Amino acid sequence: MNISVVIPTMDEPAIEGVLHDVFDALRQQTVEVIVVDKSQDETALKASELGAKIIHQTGTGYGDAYITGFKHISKDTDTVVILDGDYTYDPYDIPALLQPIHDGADLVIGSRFALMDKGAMSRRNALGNRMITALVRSLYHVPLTDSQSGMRAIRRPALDRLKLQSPDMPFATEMIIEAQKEGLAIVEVPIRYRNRVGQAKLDPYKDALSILFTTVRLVRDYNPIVIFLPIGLVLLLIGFGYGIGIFIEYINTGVVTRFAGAILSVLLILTGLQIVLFGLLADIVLTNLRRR
Ligand SMILES: Nc1nc2c(ncn2[C@@H]2O[C@H](COP(=O)(O)OP(=O)(O)OP(=O)(O)O)[C@@H](O)[C@H]2O)c(=O)[nH]1
Ligand SMILES: [Mg+2]
Repeated sequence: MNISVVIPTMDEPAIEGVLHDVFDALRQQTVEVIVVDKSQDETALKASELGAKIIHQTGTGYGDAYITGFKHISKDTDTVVILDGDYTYDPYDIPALLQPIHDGADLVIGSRFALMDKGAMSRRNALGNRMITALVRSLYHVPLTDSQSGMRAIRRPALDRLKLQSPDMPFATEMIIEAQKEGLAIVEVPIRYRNRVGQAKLDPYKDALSILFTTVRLVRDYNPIVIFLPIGLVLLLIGFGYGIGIFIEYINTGVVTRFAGAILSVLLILTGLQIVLFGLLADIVLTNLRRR
């Protein structure tokens, strides 16, 4: 195998340890390591001394770092591995990630939940991860347990097919959704996860929200009916529920006493109907676009 390992770094004091272990774990293979750096400290210098190719990131963000790094992969590379530069992921797990690729998988994701060191992931992050993973699983039917894992291996031609645009943390989710849309074979393998060395760059609340938002936006673009149909149906139901009493009163007495209620109910029903119809229409348009 010809492997490119891409590592984004922003002031990562443990980069030497990570690089040492990457080269050692892959000593039987042809390897290039690309460090996409946005540091104020010596990270880039240390990485370069250990034999990594350094790309100085001009943009910002975790996703942007990978998008930049992927443009510099050598043309001989057939498999790309990604991981953090903070010593949380264990480079000696890379061979376990490459095995399924060898057996035919396109994208392999390391799942951290089985072998996680105590305190390596805060409860809050674990909960957020579980919620987003459940969403991805139910909306896209990808059988994953750790959608936010940053340690992955992907076949080069598969990577080239993905439209990756998220500059920040939603990048990880976008990659899975894109892979699923492309019909790639996605496999998960258990990996270790250790306590971070150095400062976290993740902003738990802001990043969780933006990951959630991106997931919903991607669903809206990919499978709009999943978003629009339930919203429309809920409005329709509320409208009917509200209006039925007023309607029965009208049938029995011939008068409408709750006039505002009647208007509200009609508005809810019409809006709900419009949203349902919009979802159906978007679905028809997308289906036809995809057939081309
Ligand atoms: N080049 C570059 N690297 C980044 C940027 N943001 C984060 N990184 C790196 O991307 C990797 C993942 O970021 P982390 O801060 O570890 O995020 P995380 O793994 O979700 O959070 P922790 O669980 O706290 O480690 C690390 O190696 C960071 O140094 C960025 O804007 N540019
Ligand atoms: Mg990390």
